[in-house]
Formats: sequence, C-alpha cells, structure tokens
Amino acid sequence: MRNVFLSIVCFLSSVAYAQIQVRYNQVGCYPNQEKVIVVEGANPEGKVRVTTPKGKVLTPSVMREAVSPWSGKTRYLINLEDLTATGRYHVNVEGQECDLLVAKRPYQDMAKASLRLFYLIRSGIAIEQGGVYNRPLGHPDTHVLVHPSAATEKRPAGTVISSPYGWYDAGDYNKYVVNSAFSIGLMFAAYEQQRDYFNKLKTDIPESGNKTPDFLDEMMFNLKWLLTMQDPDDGGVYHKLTTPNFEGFVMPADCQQPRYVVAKSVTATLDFAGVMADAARLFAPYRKDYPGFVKQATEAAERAYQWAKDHPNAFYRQEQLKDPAVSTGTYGDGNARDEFFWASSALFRLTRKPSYQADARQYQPQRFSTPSWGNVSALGTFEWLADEEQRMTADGLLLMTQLLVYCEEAVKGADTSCFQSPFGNSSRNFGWGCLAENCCCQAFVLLCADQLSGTTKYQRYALQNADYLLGRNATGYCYVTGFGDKSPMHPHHRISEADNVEAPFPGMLVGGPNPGQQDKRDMKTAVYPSNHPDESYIDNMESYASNEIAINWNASLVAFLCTLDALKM
Ligand code: 9MR
Repeated sequence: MRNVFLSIVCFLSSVAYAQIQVRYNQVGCYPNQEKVIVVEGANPEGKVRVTTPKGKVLTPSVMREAVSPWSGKTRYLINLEDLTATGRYHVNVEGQECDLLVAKRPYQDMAKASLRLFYLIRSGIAIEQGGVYNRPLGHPDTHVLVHPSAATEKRPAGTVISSPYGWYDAGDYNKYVVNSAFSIGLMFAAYEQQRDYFNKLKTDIPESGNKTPDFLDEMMFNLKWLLTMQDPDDGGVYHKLTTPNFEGFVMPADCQQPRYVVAKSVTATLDFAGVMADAARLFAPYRKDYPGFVKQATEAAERAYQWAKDHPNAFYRQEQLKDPAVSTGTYGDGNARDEFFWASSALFRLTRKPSYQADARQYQPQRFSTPSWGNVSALGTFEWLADEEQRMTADGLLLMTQLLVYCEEAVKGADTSCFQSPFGNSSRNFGWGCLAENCCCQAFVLLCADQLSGTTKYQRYALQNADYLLGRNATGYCYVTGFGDKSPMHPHHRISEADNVEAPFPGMLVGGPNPGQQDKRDMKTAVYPSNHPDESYIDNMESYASNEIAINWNASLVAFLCTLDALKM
C-alpha cells in the first residue's frame, strides 16, 4: 500500500515537474544585459536555484506574473540582472535545468554564421569551403529563357540569356530581384552604421584573400547576378529568374526544369536602382578588386530609375503569365511609392543631382515603417539619416522625428508583456516571416535610432527581442539553426533536406509563428501544434509558412546580430 501511495506521489509530482518549462535566451547575454527567465507551468517562488560559475547558490524571487492574452497561460518572470560576472550559470527550477551564458561577445559566433550562410546558399558555383555542406555546382543559369511576358523586339520570347550567380532566395531555388535588392539594401544600412566592425568580419569565403572586406565580397556575389537582370536595351529589370513551378526537394545539381526571366516590374527595377546606387558608393574604395564596377553600377542604377519613371504602373501580375504559366513566389506589390523613395534617395546621395532630391521629397513617407521587402521606405530614411548633410535638412529632421516616434511606439508595453520584449505582444506581430520582419528588423531599427541619436536608450529593448528570438518565447525554440539547446532541425529548405547531412546549415533564421497557417492544406503529415498566434509554429520541412528560411530574413538577422555584436557593453 505504501508503495502504491509513493508511486502515485511520484507520478503526480512528475506531472507537475513536466509542466514546468523554463524559457530563456539559450545563446548568451552581455554582462550588463538585463537577464530575465520565464517559468511556465507553476509558480516557482522559492524554487528557483541558480548556481554561479563560482559555485554559489542563489534563490531569486519572482519579479512578476504575466498571463498570455491568447493561451491564457500564466507565466512567471524572474530577473537575474545581478549576474554580471562572465561564465555559465546553472538554473534549476523543480528539476528543470538549463545553463545561462554570460559572455563578453555572446553574439559573435551567431552573427558570423548569419552572414556566412549567404556563402552556403550561393547559386551557380560548387561549394568547396562549406565543410560537410560542400556540394557540386547547380543552376549555372547560363541558359536562361526570356519568358513571353518579358519579350521585346530585341529579345523575343525564347531568347537565351546568361544570368549566373546570386543567392537562392529561400527554401526554393529561384532568384527574385525585389527580395535580393532589399536584402542587400538592409545589410548595407547596417554596414554603414558599423563599418569598422563589418570590415573586420571574416567569413572564410573564396574571396577572403582579396583586399575587399568579406562582407562586401559576399554582397558582390549577388550584385553580379542582379546586373544581369537588367535588360541592356531599355534599362528595365526583370522581376525574377524562375522555374515555372517550385522544384522538388532535390539538390541543385539534380534540378532539371527550364529557368526563365519574366516580366519587368516597376518595384524590381526601383529596388535594383536603390541597391546599385548604394553599391556604387560603397564599393568606391575597392576598385582594384572590382575594376569598372562603380561606373557600371552607377549607370545601371540611373537607367533603371529612368525606366521606372517611364513605367510607373508596371506592377508584377503573375496571373497574367502564360506559356508557361508560373506558380512560384510573387513578391507582388501594388504600391511603388516606397521604392521610389528609396531609389531616389540613394541616387541623390550618390550623384547629388537635384532631380533625385526633388523626387525623394515627393515620395517621402508619412511615418517610419519597419523595413520589409514590401515596404522599403525605411531604407530611404536611412539614406537621409546616414548622410551628414542631408540629415540636417528640414526633411532629414522630420525623418528622424518619425523614426523616434516609431521607437517610442515599439517599446510601449514591453515591461508588462509576457516575455518582457517589444516584439510578441500583439497578434499582428505574428505572421509569415515575422521573426525577421517584426522581431529582428524592429530591434535593428531601435539600435539604429540609438546610434543616430548618440544614446543607448533603446538598446535594452533590442536585446529583449534577442532574448525572445533565442528562446524566451512561447514555443521555447531558439529560432536560429545551429544555436541554442532547441533549434529548428527541419526547416523548409531544399538543400538542408536533400544533402544527407543531419543538421541544417547553421545560422539560418526561420520565418516563425504564423497564425495564417497558409501551408496547412498542403501539409501531408505535419500538424500545427496550436492556433495561438505565438505558438503557431512547427519544425517540419512541410511548413513553408512557419519554418522556411529566406535571404531577406537572414539579412535582418545579419543587420541585427552584427549591430548587437558591435555594441560594447
Ligand atoms: O516573405 C514572403 C512573405 O512576406 C509572403 O507573405 C509570402 C507569400 O506570398 O511569400 C514570402 O516569400 C516567399 C517567396 O514568395 C518565395 N520564396 C520563399 C519566400 C519565403 O517564404
């Protein structure tokens, strides 16, 4: 009888223990970073034990409780702010254990991996410096067909063009101008604020031996491809280079579908103009490694901009494409005001021609918006604010005010939220690609605001988003592959799935919780574990709406993590 009683007690307590979950930043914190861990399942007051690197045992108290507006779960926040000495802290809550790392450069390896990822997803070359991820060449793209939607007199349908290199967009193998240009533009914005940091970053790529920083070399690999996407006859830029339908989950070298360049679009052409103008400016000191590039990029940008002015309504309409029809990603956008703003601002900065400044004024946004492929106005704002002269104009000051208004709005409520972070408190925060577009980009913007105004006011909030991203969240995932104790193993990424290496490429950010669940009907075996906005995530390769990877998302990770890693705290 006694044994039965004991087993019941053991069983009940194990159920109670099993419910307890500790949610924490699994990668690491700066010594002076706020350190909050979140406990779910039961009130852990008096039951949290923290062993310091020197073996001292602490019993911190619960700082506050928070109830999820969606799941109704009560969570308990514990503040470990006082742990400022570097080392590993062992946390034990009723048998649930984890280690918190406090280090001088906690984000260094991850920042590097997030940038090096772009090497691993290069298209049109054999990967030979990828260790276990080496692979033979695929998608040479030297035989790309002009789709009927892109046909001109000089390049009729079926014309063969060469359009090699560039990065694969995402889990799929296509190359999309809108997203490519935005990705580089976002990373350039980060580069401009932390040039010394980026110039020293080494990512062990084929170009590492030259005089150009690895960061810029990596951007050049995609810029080279982008240049081939401009029609030399009229300056317009093809919207994308694509197969008619998505390929299966096979390696690049095994792909057989024909590849096309399709219709030119005003948004692709303007994004191209913006990024080429930036590239022309930023590559000026590296002419020896890239002779002729500055002139070529300047001309390409100016011609593209003119084409866009002549075709302001040339929006991409995939449904109109036939022979063949195309079903791959659209990056469709029916408003080009933000693209006009970025491109004209970048071109003014490069050329100082008054007509570009006049256009930039005309397209100036009403408010600051988080940068995303669909709204690039923030990249235009950064052009103004990073330019000493432009920044002090009335327009520059207005743009700065808009940025600060955005920041104030973003951080409201963080201190009473479920996970103590600006990101993750509204259901609107979650959606396709939210970890990049909302979490990382928001944090990056907060850090930029600090940098531009010479304060450290928002750094704390940006770090809170890092905590969220790296494990202090509703699913307990560290959403960057290869880092943390529990990170995605099955992203919707063709190479990672087909390469026979168990671990996916390291340093990839997945899209994250997405209550839209647009992939639900296509899933054969996977089932979302929850419909709550912040738990609507599944680590399954079938889930393209919550578990894919993409260059714009990794670009936001690079922008955020590199800026964080450059902080001294
Ligand atoms: O990132 C894009 C997201 O904002 C859109 O909601 C979604 C659906 O149109 O498409 C995402 O982009 C995908 C692209 O179209 C094709 N390659 C994979 C991209 C990431 O899922």
